[in-house]
This record gives sequence, structure tokens and C-alpha cells, in this order.
Amino acid sequence: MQELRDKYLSAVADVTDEAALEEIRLAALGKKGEISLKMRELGKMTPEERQTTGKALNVLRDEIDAALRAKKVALADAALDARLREEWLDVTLPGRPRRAGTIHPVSQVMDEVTAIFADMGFAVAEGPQIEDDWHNFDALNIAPEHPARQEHDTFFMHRDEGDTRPPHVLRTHTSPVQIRAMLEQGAPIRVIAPGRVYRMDMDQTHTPMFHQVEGLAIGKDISMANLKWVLEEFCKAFFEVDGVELRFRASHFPFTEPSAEVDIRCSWEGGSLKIGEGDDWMEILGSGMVHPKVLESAGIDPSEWQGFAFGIGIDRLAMLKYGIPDLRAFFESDLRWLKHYGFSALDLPTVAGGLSR
Ligand code: 2NL
Repeated sequence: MQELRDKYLSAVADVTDEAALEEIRLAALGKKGEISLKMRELGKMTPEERQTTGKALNVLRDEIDAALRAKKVALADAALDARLREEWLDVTLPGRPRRAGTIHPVSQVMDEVTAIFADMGFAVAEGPQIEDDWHNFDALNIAPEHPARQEHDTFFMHRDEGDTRPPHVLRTHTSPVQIRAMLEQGAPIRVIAPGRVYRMDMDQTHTPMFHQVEGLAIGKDISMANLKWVLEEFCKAFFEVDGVELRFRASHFPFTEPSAEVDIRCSWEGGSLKIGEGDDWMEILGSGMVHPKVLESAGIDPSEWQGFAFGIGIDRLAMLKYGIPDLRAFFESDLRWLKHYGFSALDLPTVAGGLSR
């Protein structure tokens, strides 16, 4: 009896998995288990023997049963502990940063410019990026001899030999969109034409594709004064400065008469740009009164109607507003860039010596 007790209790103590534990239970307490067989032998015993042996067997059976149950719980606990250790994770760790996409600065500026002009009653007009040379040039009073019409400056679509159709080009401005709008809607009209334009130009400061917003307002008595007000309102809203000051410089475009390039007062101290103060002027757009010949081409009678048009390059505006907070630091010694964007008048410290960031 003592032997049986030691055998099973030490087996239970040594076992390390539930399957082996179940084998021990069957070997001891199962139908054909050692204890069960011993119980069956009680029938052959004398009543006295049966009483003492039976009692001892019951105690032994209960003791082994209790040990088995306790071990089962212990094994389950240990298994759970092991799993918790294995699958442990530190929920206090900071998350892995995810790169979030953003709207491209150029798209953002296009949207802003569009929204500002929408507030002043300008509708958005769209048109093809591949244009015929009539809409892109002739209708805009750009003569056949004009440099823009040379192979050198404009992307011309391929023509097979013997194909005598007039040339198609990648539009060099969004003006043809406004020509189409005038032909479709007539006067009065107030539209802007934002979009991609193409010129064969590629260097440090030019890309062959860039972005433009052109605007057009035609009415019975729309004047340069209206142009000035619209552009001032635009600049106040876009640069978020109340005290903007614009300077209209006489210029020339084939499609406007008179024509003006427009500069905005700014300061450029310590390499950071401030609009509306200072002694520098930065060119931001070209404009003028729509040439009578252009109105005529677009099916509008110039003896009855007149109006203004303007064109703004978007890429540099995007750079100024969102791209680079400190252009001088960013471009370090690139005077070509600074000159191109109108900061040549600045007294730059000896550039070769390097500028502090
Ligand atoms: C510039 C110059 C300009 C226009 C664009 C225009 C359009 C039509 C008729 C007349 Cl349909 N003019 N557009 C007028 C003046 C200047 O852009 O330097 N842009 C960046």
C-alpha cells in the first residue's frame, strides 16, 4: 500500500505534461488501473481484512485523485504562464510612425487660387493640353514669326509625311482655354483657367511642364481699375496680408493692350520673405486689357465689349508659400536661382564663404 502510494504520488510530482498525467490517472484509477484492481480483490477477503484494506484503499484513491487534480491545475497554470511569457508585448511602446500623404504644394496653391477667384465670381474653365495652333497662337494675336512658334520653344506633335493638317502643340499657356470659353459662352464672361502648360525650357530654374492660372473678365466697361482691385484682393487673400502694395510696370504681350507686369512690395531680410513691407519688389504676374483682335477671334465684338486678363505662374508661388521657408539657406550659393526669382538686388554676403542655416 505504501509502495503504491509512493509510486503514484512521485509519478504525479514528476510529470510535466497533461497527456502523461492522464496516463498516470488511467494506470492508477482507471477501470483497469492498479487501485481499481486492488478494490476488486476486496471481495475475496475476510470481512475484517476487507474493512481495513478497503478503508486504506479508499484513502489512497482519494489521495491520488486529489494529487492528480492539483497537478492538472498546476500544469494548466504553468502552460498559461509560459504562453503569457511567450506572447508578451509591451503595450506602452510608442507606435511605429506612419508616413501620411499630403496634397502637393502646387495642387494646394491651385486650389487656393481657384477658391479666392471663385469668391470674386470667376468660374473655372478647362480645356485640352494638346491644342491646335490656332487656339494656342493665332487667336491670341501671336504672329507666325513670333519666337514662341518656333520648333525651338514649343512642343509640336509629330506629323507623318504628307499630313498637311495645321500643327498641334502642347499648350504653352492656358489662354486657349479662355478663347474656347469665350467662343462657347460669349460675353459677358468671368473665368479662370488653371492647369499645366508646356514650354521647351529646361535648366536650374525651368521645367518643361509648369502650372499657370489665367484669368479673364469681359463686360461693357471693365477697366484696368477693376483689374487692379481684383489683383489686390487676390494678393491680400493669398498672402494673408492686408497691406499689400502692387506696382504695375508697362510691358508687352501680343494678346493685351495695354499690358502690365505686376510686382508686389516685399522685404527679403535674413533670407525670409515678408510681403507688404520693405524696399524690394517681386514680380508675380503679367496682365493687361484684352487686345481687340483677340476679342474678335473669340467671337466677341470689341466695339461693344472690353475687359482684362492676367496670367500667374503657380510653381514659384507654391515655393514661396509652402516650399522653402528660407530660400537663401536652401539654395546656399545658387545665385542663378536667386537672380531668376528676382532677388538679384539683395546684398548677399560673400556667398563663397557660405551662409549660415
Ligand atoms: C505672364 C503673362 C498673361 C494673359 C496672360 C490672356 C488671355 C486671353 C486674352 C488675353 Cl484669352 N490675355 N492672358 C494676359 C496677360 C498676361 O500672362 O507672364 N504670365 C505668367
